[in-house]
Amino acid sequence: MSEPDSLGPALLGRLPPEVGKPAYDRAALKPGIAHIGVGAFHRCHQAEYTDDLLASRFDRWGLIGINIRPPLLSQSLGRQDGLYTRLIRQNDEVEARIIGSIVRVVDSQDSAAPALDVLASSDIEMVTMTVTEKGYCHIPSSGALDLDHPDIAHDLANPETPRSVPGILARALELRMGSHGRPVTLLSCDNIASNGIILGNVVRTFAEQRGGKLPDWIAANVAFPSAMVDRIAPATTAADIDTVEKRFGYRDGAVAVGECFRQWVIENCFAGRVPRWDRVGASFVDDVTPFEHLKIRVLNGAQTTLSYLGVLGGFEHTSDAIADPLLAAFVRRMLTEETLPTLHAVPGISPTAYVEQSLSRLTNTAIRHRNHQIATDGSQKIVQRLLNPIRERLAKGESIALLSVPVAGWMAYLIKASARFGRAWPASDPFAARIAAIADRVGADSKALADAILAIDAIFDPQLAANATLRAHVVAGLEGLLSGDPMGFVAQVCAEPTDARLKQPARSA
Ligand code: CS2
Repeated sequence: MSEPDSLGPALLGRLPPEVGKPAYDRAALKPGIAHIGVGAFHRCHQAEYTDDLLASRFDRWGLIGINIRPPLLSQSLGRQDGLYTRLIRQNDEVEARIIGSIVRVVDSQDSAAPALDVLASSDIEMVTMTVTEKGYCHIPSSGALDLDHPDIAHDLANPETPRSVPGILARALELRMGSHGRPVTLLSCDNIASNGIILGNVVRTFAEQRGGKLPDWIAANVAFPSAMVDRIAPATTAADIDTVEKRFGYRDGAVAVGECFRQWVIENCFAGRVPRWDRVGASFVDDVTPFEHLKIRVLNGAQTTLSYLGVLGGFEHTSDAIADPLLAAFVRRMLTEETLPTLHAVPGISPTAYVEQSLSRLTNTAIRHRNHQIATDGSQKIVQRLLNPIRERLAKGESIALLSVPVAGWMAYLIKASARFGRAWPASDPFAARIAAIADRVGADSKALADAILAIDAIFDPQLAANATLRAHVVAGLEGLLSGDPMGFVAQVCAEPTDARLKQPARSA
């Protein structure tokens, strides 16, 4: 049997008719946007919106994709001239389209120089990024730049050879200031509420630490809009690559798979020219906050809850966890009774309909989103998804019986990864080693575990950590979730009658 053709410009004219193709002249496309962090999410989201924009009104908005961390782009997208297949999957349905908006890829893992060349170029007027929560080097509980972060310390000492995102961006801005001086928008597309404020904080603080004229130049020439981004797009697997080969007859090493739903709400705050993504489905609004809170607390809160309880209950993917009647009932109750009352009205969206739509998205069996993938970096995620609504409810004297369970779930997930608890799975989280050390020292004493973990003030602000209700729920949660029957504990909490006011936690059996 002959090898299947590989995706590239030469194959575009020979693809099956059901595969969509770029509806514009790619050869005429010039770069105007740089994106840092070209993972599956970017390929399913910003690059697709840009492809839509180029098809509807062609302009100088080609994308240059930059990776400053693995994997190497030259090995995948680079071999295909930036082309890749974006699959939309909904249970048995598959829709394939070749996205052409990425004109070039740049690997800058070993040195920042290639990234800086692009970011400082006068062609680039918009820099978008998906660098994960921890890429901002901020303190999750406060949003401030973590000056003790080893990469930040390194970059402040070596500002011309940075390795952190704040260091690389500050250096790029300095190069822009010292050359053409053109304004630029830095648009965070990471899943963090107030992501523009956090990005602005870390870049400005870094620039202030360095001194000189850069802080003033940034104030006059750089915008940091916040944005809410949404589409479930798990890491690509070998099975996704095989799907393209089997169904459509060609090989694509850079496939990205996502669900139908997509949303992008961007704060109307820009410097320089802006790609008009609002003409192809994105919204430009004055205040992104209500959209961010809704999405992060409801959709992401549900994903995080299903991931920890799912792993503890032996479920592999989100769709497996939500197919379990107990976990589905638990997460629906949590969102409806405890999360929704913390949210402000969002223009044009009914909160209860949003909960149902989110839960229904999570049942899509064709999206193979591993619970371990969502569980990754939980310390960076739980503040926004769970602890902020918990804090607000406690301040009003309201119950947190349900929201506290996935917080204990995150702890139990990292505790069970420790040697003392048999290394149940490898856990990836900036605080994994610290929590494993606590577990190794303390053993199965839930109260001592809760005391030591709640004392990590980069995650739990001290006032919240001192709250007796939270502490009691976390202790009970750890006892239940670390027991031989974690799902029995979830069932017990879920069977408790509805009562919005504070109450004492259920004791595990
Ligand atoms: C997920 C998100 O891995 C995770 O933390 O919760 O990547 C989620 O799928 C996206 O935010 C959906 O827009």
